[in-house]
Amino acid sequence: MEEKLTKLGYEYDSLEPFIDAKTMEVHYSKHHQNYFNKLKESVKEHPDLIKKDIDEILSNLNIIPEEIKSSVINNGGGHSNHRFFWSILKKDVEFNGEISEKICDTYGSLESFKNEFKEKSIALFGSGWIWLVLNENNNLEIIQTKNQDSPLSLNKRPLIALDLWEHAYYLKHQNKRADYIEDFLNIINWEKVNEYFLK
Ligand code: MN3
Repeated sequence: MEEKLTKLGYEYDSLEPFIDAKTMEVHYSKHHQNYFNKLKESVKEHPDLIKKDIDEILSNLNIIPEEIKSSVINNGGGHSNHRFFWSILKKDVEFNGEISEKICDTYGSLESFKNEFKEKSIALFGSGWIWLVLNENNNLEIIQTKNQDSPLSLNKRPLIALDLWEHAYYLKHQNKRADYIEDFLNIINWEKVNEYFLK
């Protein structure tokens, strides 16, 4: 597990105007930091867990002692999900590579993929995430997880993540979740998604 929260890797304003700098700052330095701090607090008496990356732990929930299980699922999920989310955001990246072929094979076109992703995002009730994942059969699926649950715990490998907690968009988009989803679909780092796909 990291000693300290990993740097964001780009400036808070890098995703303007799709995601505003203030949202990025609060989301990373307050929300994500808080999940990370609470995760570290939960595992501090468990050196065997501290040695592992959070993704490895979330991939096998059975290794988490009962007394800290819900905290690790919530806060470790919060850490892992956000770390992943930041990594797939970038402006002006062309839809390309093997992942573009796989998406077109599966959904017909990028537009149809985006439409299905949008529909499932709008349909999510309450707080959670929408994911494009590779499932056990190496097929693409768009799934939702509630709260900070990780697709890794369902044995699915994340390729794209969208944070649909209100804190991810409320400052800029207020109640207009559909606009946020639309903005998000403009800033997918397809190079990174392709990397995850080929891993
Ligand atoms: Mn969030």
